[in-house]
Amino acid sequence: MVLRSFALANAEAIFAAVGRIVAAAPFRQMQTPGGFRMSVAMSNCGPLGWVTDEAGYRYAASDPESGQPWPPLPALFLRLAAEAAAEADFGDFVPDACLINRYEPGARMSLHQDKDERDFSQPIVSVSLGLPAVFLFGGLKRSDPARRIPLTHGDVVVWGGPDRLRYHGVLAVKDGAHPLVGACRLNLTFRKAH
Ligand code: MD3
Ligand code: FE
Repeated sequence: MVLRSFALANAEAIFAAVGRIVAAAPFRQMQTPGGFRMSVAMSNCGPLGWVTDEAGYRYAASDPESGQPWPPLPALFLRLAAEAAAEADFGDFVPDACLINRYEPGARMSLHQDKDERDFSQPIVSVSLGLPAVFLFGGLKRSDPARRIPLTHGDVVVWGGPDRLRYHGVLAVKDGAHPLVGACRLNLTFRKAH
């Protein structure tokens, strides 16, 4: 379910909170298990954070760069994630992980499934800020055709139920300048990982 502009009224507060989080856990371009450096830079907040390295994809309770726990999930994030999930009839969504993706122009995310979480009955809530992007919403096989969904600043999407394991990705972000966020796109995904 796409909730257009659902986070718009809180965009400045979300952006300020991301600034505090990445002061403690800076954005970094992680390596895939296959040895490629991702074009998207990532950080996390919450009890668990998504990480990838030569050992594989997983959720970890501390930042491998610092050895410290990830910064806490701000109350605003928990509230927003629960309110968005409720709009899509996923009651009582309490995420334990928030992955923060930063796309500079040219950065993209190829088609993948999110399956490192333990309970696929839990939805994922995503919040987009900054530059627009085209989201690819595919099927349950990588080769299935994908719909193109434009996502802009303040849009929130809830992914769950029969769509939870769909392949998805993001086309390369085009150059631009956003008045609040600058020359990048930020995407926050709220997840129940464990
Ligand atoms: C669709 N992030 O971090 S939103 C990711 O915009 C990721 O940065 C994208 O894909 C981004 O893994 C897309 C999140 C999303 C998450 C799970 C999904 C979209 C989904 C599951 C099924 C279909
Ligand atoms: Fe994903």
